[in-house]
Amino acid sequence: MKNSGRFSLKNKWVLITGASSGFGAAAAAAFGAEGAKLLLGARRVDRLQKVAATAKKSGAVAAHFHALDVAQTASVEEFVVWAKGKIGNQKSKSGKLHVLINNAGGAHGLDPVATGQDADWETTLQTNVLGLLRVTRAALPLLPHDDGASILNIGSVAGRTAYAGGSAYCAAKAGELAITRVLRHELFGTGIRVGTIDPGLAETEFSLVRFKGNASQAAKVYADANPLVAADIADILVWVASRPPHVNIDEILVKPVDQVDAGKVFRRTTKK
Ligand code: NDP
Ligand code: 8X3
Repeated sequence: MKNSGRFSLKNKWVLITGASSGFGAAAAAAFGAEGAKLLLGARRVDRLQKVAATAKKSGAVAAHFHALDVAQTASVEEFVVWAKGKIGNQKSKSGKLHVLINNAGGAHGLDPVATGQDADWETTLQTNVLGLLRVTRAALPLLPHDDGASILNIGSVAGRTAYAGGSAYCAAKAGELAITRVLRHELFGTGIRVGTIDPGLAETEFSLVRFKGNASQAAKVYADANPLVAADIADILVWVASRPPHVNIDEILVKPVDQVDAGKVFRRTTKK
């Protein structure tokens, strides 16, 4: 394979799970600005419609969306059949999926193990771990060999450390990291790139979901902090996917400068 320069994302198909908010929505706009063709999935289709419209304004050559629940095998399989239909003739030069972004996920609850809820644990593991496996299994046949394709998984600082109340989420993101490393072995020799981007504190709807819609509790997570924003992660995803095809960025751990560990965030209280 020729070791050429930056891998162009123009006219390349990019599939993003969890594209209805946060990192996924920002990634849609960022890959759109590169002139990519987008396949967007999440459960909230009304949100996806808006994200797709914004991505088109950013420069996306195409921005299609479809309902996806990564916690359901049937939904994932139906979504990938839909995606295959949009991509079109897989034997043609343009009929390939070049970037798969496994982003859908999140945390549910912050209870210690002693009082943890089965439903929270199950949803956390279903989405972040099993969802990633299901989507990857279904989409793998669409990824070309030796043509600069990438699988980019969203992990977390939570997968590399521990904090009270993080049990299922820390386990899930440690699982995501393990699956990323396994895929590197399994796809060895195919030319398909695999990497994980593991963010620290980032202000999205993440805490609103974790605290089941309690906006004031969610706001406290970011109060007086200087968190990452979704566009920071979208920038990194574009950068990773656009490295020359022989370059695999295996793992990125990215935190705000004011965060050294999951539970250690510097708070800049405003002096009045
Ligand atoms: P958001 O809550 O803003 O976005 C989460 C996205 O995941 C939404 O689009 C949501 O869509 C989607 N999603 C959740 N469950 C499912 C499901 N069952 N099927 C399909 N889509 C689903 O949070 P973030 O953008 O922050 O989160 C994105 C990823 O980043 C997650 O994996 C999260 O764990 C990870 N992360 C977040 C950090 C942060 O501090 N914000 C830090 C490190 C990692 P919908 O509800 O419409 O289905
Ligand atoms: C989100 C970061 O620290 O809330 O993955 O777990 S943290």
